[in-house]
Order: sequence, then C-alpha cells, then structure tokens
Amino acid sequence: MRLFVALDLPWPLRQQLAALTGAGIPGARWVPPENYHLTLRFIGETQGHRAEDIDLALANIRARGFSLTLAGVGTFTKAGRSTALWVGVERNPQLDHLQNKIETALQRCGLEPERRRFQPHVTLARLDNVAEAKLAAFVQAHNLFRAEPMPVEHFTLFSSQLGKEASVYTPEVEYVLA
Ligand code: 3AM
Repeated sequence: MRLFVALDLPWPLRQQLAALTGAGIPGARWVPPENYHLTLRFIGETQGHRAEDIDLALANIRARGFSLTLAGVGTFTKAGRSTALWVGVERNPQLDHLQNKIETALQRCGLEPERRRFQPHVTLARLDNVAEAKLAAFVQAHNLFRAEPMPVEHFTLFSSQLGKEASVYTPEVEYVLA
C-alpha cells in the first residue's frame, strides 16, 4: 500500500477551491475536488505489518483540535520549472505541532526522516510544461484568496492508488483530535 497522512477538507471548502480552478492554463492538470487534501507526511509504499505499526503509532498521538485557514496561492518549482499550483495555509503553530508529532511518531516506527521543510498547502494542479504567463496571471488574480477558518478535528491515513488521469485516495483510518 502507498500511504500518506493528511487532513481532508470539508465539502463547501472543496467547492470553493474548485471554483478557482479550471480556467485555461495550458499544461495544468487540475486535481479533482474529491482528491484535495493537505499532506502532513508522505509515507510511500508500505508492507502490511509495517502499516499496522504506523497505524498504532498514529493512534497514540494526543493533540487538540484547532482551526486553520487556507489563504493565498503559490507554486512549487523544480530546476526552474513549475511543478505544482497550490493554495497555502496561514501561519499555524498548532498545525506545525501536529505535523511534528506525526513526524516523530513515524520516525519511531523506523521511517527515514523527511528532509523537506513542511510547507503546508493544498495542491490544485500539477504542472507540466505549463504556460508560465498564464500561471503567473492566475497566481496574481487569486493571491488574496482567503477561505473561512476550517475546524480540524481529525487527521487521516490515506492510501493512494496511482492512476493515469488522477490517483484514487482512500481514507483508511481517521485519528481524532480531542
Ligand atoms: O500534497 P501534495 O499533492 O503536494 O505529490 C504527492 C502528494 O503531494 C506527495 O504526497 C502527496 C500525496 O500523494 N508525494 C508523492 N510521492 C512522494 C514522494 N516520493 C510525495 N512526497 C514526497 N515523496
């Protein structure tokens, strides 16, 4: 199983994000709204017994619920090429704290530390040879986007099946934040 830990998003918020998208940016593959999520930790291909350890470790995490606000849009680039278009998250120490706890729990399970800095985001589109001027116009047009704060009452272990068009993400376990 290919696994990752993420926050899912309430449907009204997904719809709000979806309303931003679809506009003609050649080279953008828009993520379908059912796949929107905020990744806390990518885990990757995992054997069954390992997955059980991971589930136990995540179930032992104690953290309080909180709220977070999606705001702003931006892009990731790799070697000078834009690879993803996303909506950002307002600075949120409680989110960072939760992500930290998850990272620590997973390292205790034997996973290699995540080397990349945590940059919370919700991917709207994956980009391949994107029309850069159109992308820049989109970012400029939506930079002031700011959603209503959303309550975070659980986090979720997802499995992911890679597909040609879009991947299929299945929530496997939800972990309650009390
Ligand atoms: O949250 P986003 O959409 O940015 O790109 C994948 C997606 O990111 C990322 O994990 C999220 C859920 O699939 N991902 C896929 N393969 C990865 C890898 N090898 C990866 N992240 C880090 N390392």
